[in-house]
Amino acid sequence: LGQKGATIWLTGLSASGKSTIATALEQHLLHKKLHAYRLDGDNIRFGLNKDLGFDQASRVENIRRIGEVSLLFAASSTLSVTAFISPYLSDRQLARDLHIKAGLPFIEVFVDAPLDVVEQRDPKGLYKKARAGEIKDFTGVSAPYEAPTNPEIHIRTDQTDVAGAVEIIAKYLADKGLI
Ligand code: GGZ
Repeated sequence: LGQKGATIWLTGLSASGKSTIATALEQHLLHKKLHAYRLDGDNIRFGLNKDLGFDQASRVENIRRIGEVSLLFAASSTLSVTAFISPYLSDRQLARDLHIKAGLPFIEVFVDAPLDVVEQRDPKGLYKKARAGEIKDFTGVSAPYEAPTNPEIHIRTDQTDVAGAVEIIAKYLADKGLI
């Protein structure tokens, strides 16, 4: 294959726009006839990781496995797009280290929207439930989110629409010779 693999790692709060951007990015790459594959809650948390919940240890293990799986896709020359909250700096760093060791690019994308904005969006009513104490350990409310300090890409989704976000990421990939 002429194509190089890489992992594009989206991180951010629930309802920040990760899955929407990941889906649009995957479509954009597939239209360019590139191999791309999206990993998100739908295909990971309901399958490989269905034994895991949302306590800290479960999230650490969730992200550890996703890091390994995204590495396998990247190693197979696929553009692997992951969309998980991945709230802990150290877990994202572990995923990054795996890729660096294997000589594969790891592109961290901070999908950033302020808490009050995502709480306004609340598309599934989860923030409301978390505030009411009906969901415990909810990221941003009763569990931490450690924002990236030095992400390759930082997108403010309260200021940039989905098409704009895809354009920013695609430009980065093109500049790095990955697409
Ligand atoms: C955060 C939760 C929780 C708790 C269920 N905290 O907006 P969503 O619904 O569709 O996406 C969220 C998803 C987060 O799963 P991740 O695998 O991305 O999380 S992590 O990387 O932290 O392991 C949310 C839903 O699951 N959800 N309970 N307590 N999000």
